[in-house]
Amino acid sequence: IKRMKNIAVSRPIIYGNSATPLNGKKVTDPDHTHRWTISVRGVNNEDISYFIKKVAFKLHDTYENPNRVIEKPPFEVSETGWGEFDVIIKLHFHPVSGEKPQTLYHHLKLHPYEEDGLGIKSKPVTSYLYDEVVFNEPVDTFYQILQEN
Ligand code: SLL
Repeated sequence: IKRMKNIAVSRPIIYGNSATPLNGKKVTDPDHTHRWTISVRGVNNEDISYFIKKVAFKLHDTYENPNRVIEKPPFEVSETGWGEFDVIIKLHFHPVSGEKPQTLYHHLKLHPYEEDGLGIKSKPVTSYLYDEVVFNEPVDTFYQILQEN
C-alpha cells in the first residue's frame, strides 16, 4: 500500500439533531416528551456513503439497544424520549481506506433556550454542526475514491 505523502484530504459533514415536542401526543412511553432525530449527512444532502461505510450512534443507557449501527444512508436514528444526553458518534470508513474510525460527540438537544410567546416550549429545536472529516496521508486507492466523488 502506498500513502499520499504530505497530503490531507477533508470532506465536509453536518451532524446533530432536531427535536419536536410531542405536546401530549401519545407514544409507547407516557414519560416521553419529544421526538428526535440525530444524523450525520453531507452538505446539501450530498451522499457521503462513498467514504463512510457505517455510523454507530451510542445513545444513553436508558435506551434499549443503545448502540445503533446504521449501515447505509441516511445515517440517522429517530427516537422518542424525555431527556437530553451526550451521543457518541463513531464514523467507520470503507476498509480500503485503512482508516481508523473517527469519533464525534453531540449533545442531544430537546429544549429551546427561550420559551415562545405562549410560555410553552412547543417549538421544534435544531442543533447542527458543520465539520470536516480529515484524512491525513490517505492510501492512494482511497485518495482516488475521494477525488472521484
Ligand atoms: C438526565 N442526563 O439524567 C439525562 C439523561 C436520558 C434520557 C437523559 C430514555 C427514553 C426511554 C430517555 O429519554 N433518556 O425510556 O427509552 O436527565
